[in-house]
Amino acid sequence: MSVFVDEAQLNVRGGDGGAGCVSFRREGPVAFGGPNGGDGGKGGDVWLVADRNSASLLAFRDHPHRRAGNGVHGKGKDLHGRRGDDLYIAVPEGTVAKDMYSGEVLADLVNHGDKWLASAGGRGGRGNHKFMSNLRRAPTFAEQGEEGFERWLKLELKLMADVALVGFPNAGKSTFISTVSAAKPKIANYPFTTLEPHLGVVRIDDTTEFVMADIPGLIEGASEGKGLGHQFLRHIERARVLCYLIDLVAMDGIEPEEQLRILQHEVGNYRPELLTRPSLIVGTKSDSASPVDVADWKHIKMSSITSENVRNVVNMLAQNVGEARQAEPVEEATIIMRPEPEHSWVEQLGDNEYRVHGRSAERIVALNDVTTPEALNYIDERLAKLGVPKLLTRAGVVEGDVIWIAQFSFEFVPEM
Ligand SMILES: Nc1nc2c(ncn2[C@@H]2O[C@H](COP(=O)(O)OP(=O)(O)OP(=O)(O)O)[C@@H](O)[C@H]2O)c(=O)[nH]1
Ligand SMILES: [Mg+2]
Repeated sequence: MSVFVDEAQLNVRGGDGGAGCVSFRREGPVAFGGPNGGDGGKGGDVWLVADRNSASLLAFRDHPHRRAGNGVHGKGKDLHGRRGDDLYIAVPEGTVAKDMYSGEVLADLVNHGDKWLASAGGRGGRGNHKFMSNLRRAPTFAEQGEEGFERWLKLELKLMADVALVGFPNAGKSTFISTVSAAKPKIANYPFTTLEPHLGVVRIDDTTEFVMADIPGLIEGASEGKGLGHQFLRHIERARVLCYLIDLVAMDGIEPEEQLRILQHEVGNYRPELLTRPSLIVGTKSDSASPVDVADWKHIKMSSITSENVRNVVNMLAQNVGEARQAEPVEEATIIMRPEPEHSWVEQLGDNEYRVHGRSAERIVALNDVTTPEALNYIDERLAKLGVPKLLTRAGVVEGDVIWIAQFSFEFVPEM
């Protein structure tokens, strides 16, 4: 079976953390009481969640940028900022998320409910009261919120048909799929126009869609290999719902009920269990069928030309697909976590220029005010605790070299 792969690019960004606040209590005549700046709220996270009601990656074509909410800044009087809202993005079961640049597989969302933290929100900055120590009674600095993590993903999905259109050649299968989806198979008034399957995504609304397969026409004896035979019956095999399209104005004069009998016989002959699969029987070309032809027709009839009942048929199919999805056993959902590396490393940028990478180091320099000596002292202490000076010395950094951390640069002064 040919494999239909759906692909999309997606840019995800966690919310920014709110900034911590610098504030002091006012206690009567005392201008500066203790520090009471609140912390900023954490930025919201972006999650991808496998959802069986989603069937394609179509939604990302129009909206490739997705962002979680920002954390709110801290305030005085120890008021902490609110957390940013998390964002949950529904993707079809079986979606594989890769890093767009390296191609590395980051997550494989197999079962309904599986979720993956695609992009973490930034931490909230700590307010100035968090920097109080026995030596620092009145810290005049706080942390900036950390920026949310941002990345480009490539999503891939092997498309599986929810509905297979089963019908005689020329019954109007390709015409139907081309009116309800973006699929554009060739349409012509002769049998065997369609020689290979086409898939189309039928969107009901923002949360519900299903995949329809237009497959080549079946004829009597197909289950024994006649016509295009087994090859095509195989495409029906994995569909959740079968939609029999019966030509009400058949060119070669096979009565509608007879067409249905032959089709079901071929399907059952190929795999008996396919006859118990949910199915819908639809008469086609109602616009040009004579009243005599349809006198005994007890199933729904539609016309892809005038649109009569097309919407109804689509809704009935969506309902059948929804029920079939519900009836499937639910595997236990898993949460896939892949924390970003925290450790620091040094990259040489030029002759006398280096950059320190790593979330921990970057977080340390994300202070409100790197111009106060107090804040700079604090940064020095923390970087030393992380072992950054040692890393720099080992990398060959000498006095006077320029060191970048995040958006700040420093001149390197070796420890005494
Ligand atoms: N009047 C009328 N003609 C239709 C309708 N639907 C399809 N047709 C015509 O029927 C002919 C066959 O349509 P297709 O959609 O190519 O049929 P198919 O089932 O895909 O045929 P194969 O690919 O050969 O199996 C074309 O001439 C269509 O224009 C309809 O609702 N009303
Ligand atoms: Mg066709």
